[in-house]
Amino acid sequence: MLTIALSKGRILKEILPLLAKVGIEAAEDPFESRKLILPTNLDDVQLLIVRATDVPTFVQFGSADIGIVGKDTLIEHGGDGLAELLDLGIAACRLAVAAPVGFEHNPSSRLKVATKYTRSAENYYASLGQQIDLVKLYGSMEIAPLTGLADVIVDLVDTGSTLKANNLVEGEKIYDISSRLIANAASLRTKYAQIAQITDQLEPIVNAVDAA
Ligand code: PRT
Ligand code: MG
Repeated sequence: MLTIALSKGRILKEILPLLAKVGIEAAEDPFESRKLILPTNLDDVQLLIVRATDVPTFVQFGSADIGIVGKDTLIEHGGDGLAELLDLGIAACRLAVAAPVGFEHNPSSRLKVATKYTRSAENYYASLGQQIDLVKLYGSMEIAPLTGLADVIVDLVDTGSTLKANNLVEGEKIYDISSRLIANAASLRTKYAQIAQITDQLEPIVNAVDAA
């Protein structure tokens, strides 16, 4: 049995058509079903529906053999026990700094940064030699600068409309983000043929989309 960890939300929406192209289809609509372990049309493939941030954990410990996860989540989790197999190019966005309109930072003072992406933010500001105070949040980060909790935020940006609606402007880009196919390191050895088949089938499809 090959177990694939997926999250609901935007990644699921974009990965289902890709999986269908390589012949894997959920036996029930994952958006509708309350089942968290979903059989597929293939007897030897099943889907695990987990929180986006939990995908690397399920794969790392072998509860799932492979998984689909945003690069942002993967960076925060760290790569222990995981192999990154393929950039799927889906659920693309960027991790960026955002600040209130007109904000100017006095470079000699510490910068207050609110984010869910603490590891990425720490590494980024360390690379600039900028001292920061980090405030860890789990959502609605846009509110932090508006309420004095932080000077700036580090968050995912796609169209920019969320920032705009909250009077924030996008600043420096930290990384481009897209979803990755990851594998448990042990599964990659024991189920190599099955995992390689999926990866090899997905690769040209993903690259064709990139080129379009
Ligand atoms: O909520 P939960 O813990 O289950 O997980 P999640 O919120 O991480 O799940 P989900 O489905 O919202 O996001 C999963 C993955 O999608 C992320 O890890 C990213 O890799 C990817 N992705 C791509 C995004 C976005 N685009 C995105 N725009 N994730 C979140 N956003 C949010 C962003 O945080 C901000 O609030 O959308 C808002 C900005 O969008 P724009 O278009 O207004 O700029
Ligand atoms: Mg969410």
